[in-house]
Amino acid sequence: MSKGSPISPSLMASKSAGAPKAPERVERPADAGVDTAAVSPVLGPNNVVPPTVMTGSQAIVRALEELGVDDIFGLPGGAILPTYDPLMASRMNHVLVRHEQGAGHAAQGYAMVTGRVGVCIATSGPGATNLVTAIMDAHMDSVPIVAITGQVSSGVIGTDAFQEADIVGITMPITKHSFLVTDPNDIPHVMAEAFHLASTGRPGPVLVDVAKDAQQGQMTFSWPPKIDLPGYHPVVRGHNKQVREAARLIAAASKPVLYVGGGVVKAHASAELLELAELSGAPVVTTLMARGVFPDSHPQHVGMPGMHGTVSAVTALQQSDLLITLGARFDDRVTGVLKSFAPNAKVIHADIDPAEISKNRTADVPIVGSVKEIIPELSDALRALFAVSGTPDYTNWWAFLNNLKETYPLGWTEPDDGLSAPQRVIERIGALTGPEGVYVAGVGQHQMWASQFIKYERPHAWLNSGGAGTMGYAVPAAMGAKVGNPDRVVWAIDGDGCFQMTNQELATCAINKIPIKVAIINNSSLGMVRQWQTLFYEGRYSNTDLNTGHDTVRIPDFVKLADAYGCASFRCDRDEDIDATIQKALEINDRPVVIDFVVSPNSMVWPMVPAGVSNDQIQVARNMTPEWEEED
Ligand SMILES: Cc1ncc(C[n+]2csc(CCOP(=O)(O)OP(=O)(O)O)c2C)c(N)n1
Ligand SMILES: [Mg+2]
Repeated sequence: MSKGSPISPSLMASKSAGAPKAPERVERPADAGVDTAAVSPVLGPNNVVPPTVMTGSQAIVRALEELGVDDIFGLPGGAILPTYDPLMASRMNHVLVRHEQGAGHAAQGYAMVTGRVGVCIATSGPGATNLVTAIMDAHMDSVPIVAITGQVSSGVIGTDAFQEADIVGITMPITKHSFLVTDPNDIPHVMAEAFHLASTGRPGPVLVDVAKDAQQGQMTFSWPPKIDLPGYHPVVRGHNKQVREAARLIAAASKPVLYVGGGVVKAHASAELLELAELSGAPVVTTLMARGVFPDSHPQHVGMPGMHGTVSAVTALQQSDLLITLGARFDDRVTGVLKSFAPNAKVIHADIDPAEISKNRTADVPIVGSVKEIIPELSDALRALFAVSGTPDYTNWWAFLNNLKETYPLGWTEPDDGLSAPQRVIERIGALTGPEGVYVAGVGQHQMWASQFIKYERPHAWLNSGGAGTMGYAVPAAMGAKVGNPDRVVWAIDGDGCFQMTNQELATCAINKIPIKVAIINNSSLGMVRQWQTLFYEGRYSNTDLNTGHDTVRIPDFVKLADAYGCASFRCDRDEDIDATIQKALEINDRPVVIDFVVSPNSMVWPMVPAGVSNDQIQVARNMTPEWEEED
């Protein structure tokens, strides 16, 4: 993907179209549109600040304020200390995390629910490198964050000075751009450029590394600055001819599928998608990153595709004659073995990042641009075609798919060890909380079950680490989501393994009154790895037993741990207590809640396409592949 290669600022140019509208403190509606007509590419209210002498540190804080930032997640140290001083007097809310990785994921969670740029801040060396995992995660999932790091003074850069790390070099392949600032006068325009890059085009992380002497030195601040990014011109509108060609293919197809990815969430285009889907009558699949952007309850939704997707969604793609790909990237977890993926399908591929087009699968009709613009353009073109030639008849296609939906619904087998099924716990959390909640998963079996058994009806309700698969994402990302959306119930659905990677942010949540709810799906093991050991290593469980569950030493005891962190904490180890425990958690809003759900280690995620085989080999249970019937 293009974001993987560093974009030199000298190759970039400023643009005004596509700039998100000025951030406001108020919560935005779930799918508020992006104002592409904004007059200035500089985010924020664009107040005019006449030339004012101040320090570089004051300029960083002032620039963040002018950019409309309200919340920052971070942790100070020597090289960023000058900036923490003026931060004390700022109206902005700084949340002191316990580990910088937590700051990075919190910024991601914040960005994912609000659509705004998330901000994290750290000191040089280990402080900065602790941000790296979250920056990589944001890069893989196209999340707009700006990471600000302190750097050693410019005179000693390159001398292995105390706490010096070349964070610009380290992050260059995992950001849209990484800036090094050594002259305080560069701060206003670099900050504005960083926010512009993070939030426009394909969103992603941007790093701003500021040498300590640039923070301490005097400069003249004025606002708004001029954004100067020659060569940076994200295309927003789809090419007319390509759009018309795409519409022609749709009208001629007999087995089309709308293959919808996270780009539609990022572009706030769920309303446009609904219109196109209902106009075309085509089935819709939503990838792991797109869950909720099209309502699960809609009759045209056939499920999530991929390694743990539904039989109906996986088969819809496999047997389709036309993939209408919107903001999705033919990830290997979706395609399985690429050469056998959707072998008879033509491909329309709409994406804001030209590097995605034909990267994995050749597109017959490529359309570069924002799906926010392209989808309505496609609807208009289709409407015009249908007016002439009538609407296509997908009766046979729907009969085939509806039969699959009915024959192979998602479900689970009850564990035979007397412990609760993890799927039931997760299903009940979703059912009792409802679609207005926000659900943030860790990585592993619980993540897949959370994507399968919670019903998503709106975008920005489901957050997870899709591309990177970062264990430890859930608690800090949920914290950031709750800061961004204080009025929503925010659940972290976490694994006992993942939780042990970042649970220290419970201290941050308790002290800062960020009342997230954490459901630990405690199967006492690195469950997803254990599942692969069951299936592919003859049940040889090498180093996957965590000893946190039923009949173990229970180290740590999650209830005691959460109590020590000032959280309400419960253990639930019987089916009959699941609902009551969730209800208790839903009633507590003055502090974080942690529930240790003790579940069976033997439950597995199904369906599954084993790695390295065609999607046609999807299994609904161990060694059970559906009987394929071609529609007549
Ligand atoms: C940081 C990191 N290390 C290792 C892995 C590999 N990995 C993927 S899932 C998983 C197990 C997760 O265990 P747990 O959090 O208990 O979730 P479960 O699968 O049991 O639901 C591991 C080790 C990873 N994804 N991320
Ligand atoms: Mg586990």
